[in-house]
Amino acid sequence: MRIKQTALMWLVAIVVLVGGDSMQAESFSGTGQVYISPATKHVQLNETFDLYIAIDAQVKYFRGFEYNIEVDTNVIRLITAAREPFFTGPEGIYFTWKDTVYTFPQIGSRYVYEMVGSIFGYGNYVDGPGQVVKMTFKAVGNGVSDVIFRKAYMEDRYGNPMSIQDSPSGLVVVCPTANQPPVANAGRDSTLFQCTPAAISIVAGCTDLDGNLSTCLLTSSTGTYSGGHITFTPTGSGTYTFILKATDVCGLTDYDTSVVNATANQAPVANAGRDSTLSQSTPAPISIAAGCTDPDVNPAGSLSTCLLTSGPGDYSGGHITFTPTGIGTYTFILKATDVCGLTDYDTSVVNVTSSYHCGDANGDGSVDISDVVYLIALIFSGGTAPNPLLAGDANCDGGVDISDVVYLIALIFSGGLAPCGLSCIH
Ligand SMILES: [Ca+2]
Ligand SMILES: [Ca+2]
Ligand SMILES: [Ca+2]
Ligand SMILES: [Ca+2]
Repeated sequence: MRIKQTALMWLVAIVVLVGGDSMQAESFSGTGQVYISPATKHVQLNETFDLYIAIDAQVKYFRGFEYNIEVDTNVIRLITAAREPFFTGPEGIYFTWKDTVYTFPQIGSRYVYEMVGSIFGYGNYVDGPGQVVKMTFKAVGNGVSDVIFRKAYMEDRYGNPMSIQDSPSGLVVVCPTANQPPVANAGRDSTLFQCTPAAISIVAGCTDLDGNLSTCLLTSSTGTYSGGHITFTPTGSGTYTFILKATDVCGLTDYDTSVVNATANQAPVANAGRDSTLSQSTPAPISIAAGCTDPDVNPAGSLSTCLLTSGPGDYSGGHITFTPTGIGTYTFILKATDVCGLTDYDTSVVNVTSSYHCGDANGDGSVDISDVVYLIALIFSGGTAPNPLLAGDANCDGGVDISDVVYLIALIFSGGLAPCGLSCIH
């Protein structure tokens, strides 16, 4: 508390009164605050407690005020208000308070506590910081009440209005005498499968038997909590943990955890079998081990169909089966589709060759005059048949006879057409 009243100050005041403006620089700067102290107060139901209206060190030459304070009267009510010793002067002070209803231009009608005070004597004042008014409240209901300045009019030592920078509100939290902790519920644990990533919603929430829940927040990094639901989108297969935190206005907390085991669909796998090369003397069925699999063992996401989409023959029972129509390259495409619609394709190639050369009647690997001799021996002397017999069918007409001998002689001595060679599988 400081009281400044000296002969010098009186002299200055007189100078101002007679028209001098040299003291304007000493007038209030407008950077000060009047505020509720403490800013936050925790009390119990039915408790009587004090809040102060205070000014900070930036407030200078302060002599009079009118404060209108609004609170939630369901939570706290003013019992009495009194001037603090800080706010005084040599010629005494005036202070009064009442409850009343004012109509404010911006917010309309409000029930407020009006406090009016002044230091008597021209030029008397106090400088901040200090407590100006003590307000004694009673906690009448559980909950939270702001303590708001609806009016913060202040006068300087000459009765001129002071400009102040701000008038911060206070906050009173009234807790039940036997406050119950809140209850967080992060929802039920669950296991789920998804064909494609999609948002999941979990019913969750916070409650408090006292009705004084303050916040309900998701403290885990995954997902968001809003409106009674935890919402998240799985980013793949995995275990997702959600922690919900309930806090009541009195600071009691509760945590709850829920877990979602999510499985994302994986693509099926088609296997059309190994590429191969094989020889045949006559067309015969060929069987290739093939099939489709899916990593998802549950019905959801498992294999739906395994189909041969390209190539001769059929796919059934783990095998592609076909009978070649001649020598050549046979390409097979097997398509796997799962119940989610994901697909996979695999290709295999079977190269079918002949186990003999047409015209190579004696089977020595080349077509030459010895084959002519061999065929003549067969036809005219009952010689041994080629193995297979069609190896002697040089002209590929399906039979082995003298025309093949003629064909070979023409080939060997006259540059005739080559035997049908590797294409003589019929
Ligand atoms: Ca509570
Ligand atoms: Ca799958
Ligand atoms: Ca030969
Ligand atoms: Ca022939």
